[in-house]
Amino acid sequence: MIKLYGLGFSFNVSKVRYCLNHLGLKYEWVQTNPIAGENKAPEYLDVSPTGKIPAIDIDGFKLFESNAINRYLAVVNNSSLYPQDAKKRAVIDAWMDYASIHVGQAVGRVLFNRVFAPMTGQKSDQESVRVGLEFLDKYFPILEKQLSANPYLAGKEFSLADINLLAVLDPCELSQISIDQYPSINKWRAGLKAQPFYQKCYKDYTQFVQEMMNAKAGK
Ligand SMILES: N[C@@H](CCC(=O)N[C@@H](CS)C(=O)NCC(=O)O)C(=O)O
Repeated sequence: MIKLYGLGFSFNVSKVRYCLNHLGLKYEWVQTNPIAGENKAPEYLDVSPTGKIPAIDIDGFKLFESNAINRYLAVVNNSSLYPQDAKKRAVIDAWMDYASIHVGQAVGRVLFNRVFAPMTGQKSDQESVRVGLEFLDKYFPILEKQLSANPYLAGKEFSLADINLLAVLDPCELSQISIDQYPSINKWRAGLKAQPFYQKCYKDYTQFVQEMMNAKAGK
């Protein structure tokens, strides 16, 4: 039995859900809400020592960090999402890292300060938003170039790198990060968002978070 700990708004959690769905794996969804401090509970820290979401528990094997989780799931299921070939893996790793470390952190800055800080009564840092957008202005053209030359982020095959970037870009509309000017990113993204592994999680991420925020505000 696979248990997945997290909350639907987190793009790091979405990464793992997309991977599980794509692999056709059933899982028990253990909603763990960091806004309510549930990630600091001792039982959760036993699963994820960093207190971050997501984490998984597969028959007692506990693992945190979304990319480590997805690699593990793909490897044990012998999936083409993360093929055996060392060079193919290395290229997938490179794009996974780029999506997480660079694009994801920049999107996260804007998302936090424009959406979650106001939502949770924390102070917004507009300088952090400016820096995040400045980084994205450098990163998006690199992704556009890669996706105009290849159907998928790491080349010809759909892989964990695509799952990673797809999830990282989910909050763009909600955070008013414009990617309209990048046709190849948009085409690639629209194609993947139409697929069952994505649709099983959300029809639309922005609508999902807005409904969550309205429910919290009692609207
Ligand atoms: N590198 C981690 C990042 C996880 C992460 O930052 N999770 C956020 C939600 S998106 C979280 O748990 N925040 C709560 C906290 O840090 O207390 C991963 O990829 O799993």
